[in-house]
Amino acid sequence: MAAFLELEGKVRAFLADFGFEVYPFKIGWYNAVLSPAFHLPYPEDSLAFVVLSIPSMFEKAFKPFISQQQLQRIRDPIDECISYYLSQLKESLKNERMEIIHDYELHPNKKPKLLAQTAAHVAGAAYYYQRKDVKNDPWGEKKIFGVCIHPQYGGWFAIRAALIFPDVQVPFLQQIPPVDCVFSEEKRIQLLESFTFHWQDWSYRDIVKVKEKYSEEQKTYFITPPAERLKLLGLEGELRESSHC
Ligand code: B12
Repeated sequence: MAAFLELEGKVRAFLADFGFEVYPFKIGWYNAVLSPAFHLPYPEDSLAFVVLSIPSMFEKAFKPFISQQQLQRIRDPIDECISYYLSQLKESLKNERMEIIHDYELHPNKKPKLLAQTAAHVAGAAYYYQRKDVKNDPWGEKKIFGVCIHPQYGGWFAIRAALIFPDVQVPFLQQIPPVDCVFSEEKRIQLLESFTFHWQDWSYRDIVKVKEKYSEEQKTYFITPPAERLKLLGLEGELRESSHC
């Protein structure tokens, strides 16, 4: 328990400075709700953390990352930035085996390696609202995407990665349920419809009252087509891919 608390403290303290939140979970909690094709291949009592970026990540991590010219232009700048800070964390925890799975990583069959929303839900970070959370489903054959809502940041955050410590066993960890902040049937329908059909108007992100949201500058960055984003950052060249935001 003491070793877990010390590790949790280090991970949280390191990432909080850059606008990230972390929540611990057991691999077993995650695998228990997923079909076997999505299971993470670690012992069920192994410790993992889900990493969220909150609105201040843009100021605290991304802008310094760009101005210190750390961008190597291998992939989307936000994804590169997240990967940079998580690698720094790994470096600072040299004595621990830590594996990082990013939200954008895919298996060769194109399935995501991490179901980020499920991880956020089982870790108690943000409730994952899915079609099955609505009793009288009005959508027929339509495909409806599920969405996580954070009690403080609503939809103004992203789920960036899972950190896995295969050698750290935490059988004593107690699961904390995520806060169900969109409880009426009507609001859940509104949420799932705005996320699925109108995500570009940002409205799903304000389904609850929020403490902080993306700045105008951050919104401008995300709505700028990838090909023009480097120019917006004062850099030359073009990007082809864009990160989830
Ligand atoms: C592929 C993908 C897309 C695809 C397809 C979306 C989809 N959901 O299938 C496309 C390109 C359409 C897309 C679009 C968007 N996306 Co997207 N996307 C992803 C990605 C990479 C994988 C999702 C996926 O394929 N899931 C696979 C399916 C099968 O999973 P599932 O439906 O959840 O099913 C599982 C659960 O139901 C679970 N389960 C079963 N029972 C239970 C019970 C419980 C209690 C629980 C917890 C789970 C559970 O079992 C199932 C599998 O066995 C994730 C990041 C990631 N790595 O997870 C981001 C992600 C879902 N996207 C995100 C966002 C924000 C968007 C966009 C708004 C674009 C943007 N600005 O970034 C749009 C919105 C949707 C739209 N209208 O287009 C965010 C959502 C954040 C949030 N608050 O929830 C994510 C998490 C990325 C991130 N970094 O934060 N996306």
